Amino acid sequence: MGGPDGPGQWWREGAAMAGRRGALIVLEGVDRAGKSTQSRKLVDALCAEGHRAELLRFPERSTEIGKLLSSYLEKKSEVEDHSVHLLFSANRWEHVPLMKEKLSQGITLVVDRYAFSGVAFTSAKELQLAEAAARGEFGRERYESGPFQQRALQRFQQLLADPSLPWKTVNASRSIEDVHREIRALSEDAIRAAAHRPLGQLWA
Ligand code: Z5A
Ligand code: MG
Repeated sequence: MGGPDGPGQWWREGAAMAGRRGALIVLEGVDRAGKSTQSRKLVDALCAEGHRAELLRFPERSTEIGKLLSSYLEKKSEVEDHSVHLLFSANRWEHVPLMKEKLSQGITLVVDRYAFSGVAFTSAKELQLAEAAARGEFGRERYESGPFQQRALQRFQQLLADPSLPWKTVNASRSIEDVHREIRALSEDAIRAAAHRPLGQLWA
């Protein structure tokens, strides 16, 4: 086997790729902003371009902790506020060893909500809340009410103001394809930038 320049070509490319870690790409935003739609499209596009990319979402409802969270969000059970915050956090921590392993293997992780949703459930991505409410199934789960989302949005705007957090703000009020194109370009930049940077901490 060999590349256009002979057998050594593949080896050199393989060796160059070997040291690269994957990027951690987190999509946050107000309810119904299109995070899940965009996360799926991004993973598909990155894989089609030859990147190794996988999708994660939080809360990850399949684990024992995730099932408790799902029941709480669906208003089937009550959990004390501090406890439920810790459950959301535990749900992320239980995935950290696997996430680190995948990142170190060069796999880019596209994460549909992460710790920032734990601080405030919504972001300042320029989506008008009234427009979000007009999209499908708004209001079914706990937290999905206009006044609650407004309060969470204010908290998220405080997070966005922190210059140490490498946020990119995307206007989610446009078409799915337009939003996708921008997220894809930003993600390609992030993958390049992360390649040789050691894995750090989200909040040092
Ligand atoms: N939560 C928390 O409290 N603490 C934590 O630590 C974490 C989460 C991690 C459930 O989350 C709740 O958990 C959430 C925060 C809390 N509650 N609130 N708020 P979830 O992620 O499971 O929520 P979800 O049910 O998936 O909804 P979502 O994530 O808010 O929706 P989305 O993913 O942003 O949107 P979507 O499913 O991609 O799209 C919604 C609809 O809009 C759908 O019909 C699309 O086809 C349509 N859509 C998408 N994009 C567009 C555009 N551009 N134009 C027109 N229509 C569009
Ligand atoms: Mg979603």
